[in-house]
Amino acid sequence: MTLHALLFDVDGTLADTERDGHRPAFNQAFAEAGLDWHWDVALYGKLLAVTGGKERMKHYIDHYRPDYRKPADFDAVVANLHKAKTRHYVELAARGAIPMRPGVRRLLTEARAAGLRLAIATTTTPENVTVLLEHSLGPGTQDWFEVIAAGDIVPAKKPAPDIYAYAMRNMGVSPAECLAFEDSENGLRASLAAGLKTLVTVNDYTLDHDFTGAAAVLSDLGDPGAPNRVVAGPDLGQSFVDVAYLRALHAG
Ligand code: XBP
Ligand code: MG
Repeated sequence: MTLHALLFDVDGTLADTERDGHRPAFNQAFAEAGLDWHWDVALYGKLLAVTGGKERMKHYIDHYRPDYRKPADFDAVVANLHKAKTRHYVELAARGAIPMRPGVRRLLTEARAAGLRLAIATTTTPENVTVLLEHSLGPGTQDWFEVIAAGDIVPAKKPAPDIYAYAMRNMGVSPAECLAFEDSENGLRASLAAGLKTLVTVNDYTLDHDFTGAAAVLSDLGDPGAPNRVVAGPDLGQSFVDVAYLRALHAG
């Protein structure tokens, strides 16, 4: 089956959003609400085991704050905290403070030129994606993606395959003609469960995740003059990922 479409995760894959984007935004929301909660870099790494910001806050309360007494309107409290967190994240991303990872802009540009169809499949909130694309990838770049599947649009977040299934259904493509891009174990479990061959680029938070089943695990996409490193999987004799590499990986 020929490769026709590329499906991208956002957080950790297109950009390193977690440590210096989502994490400080959560902390700002907590401080603003008068809560003494603070997620440092190490704790946040543990909390990333749970995808989804609202789900992550509930997990934190259940596992790290036995002192917290849940009010009757607990879900609304969490939803409001999450709204504030999104506001802070959007402000940060709108300043262009979160750069794309190496090779991302180049590969997306080359893929478009080669006629590959693009989509996004992420657990994060939709406005977080559009603001990041607009200010870090460039004005109008959200139009590069046929479908931006994000957040609560499906009830079960990654590692469930639902968000990938949703994106493919909307594009009218089958898993066999697609390649997914992920950075984390939860993301890979989601894409594999959706039947997708998956290219993983790791980051500091996901280096030691279990990537069994990935088509390849790379340090990053690389660029001409800035070679990447193969962490696991085939060495296709290229120092950066381009469309030829993707076609070879997909065919392999
Ligand atoms: C991303 C996430 C998200 C973000 C926060 O996972 O887990 O929860 O950390 O986003 P993936 P929201 O990269 O696997 O999609 O606060 O908007 O939920
Ligand atoms: Mg991710």
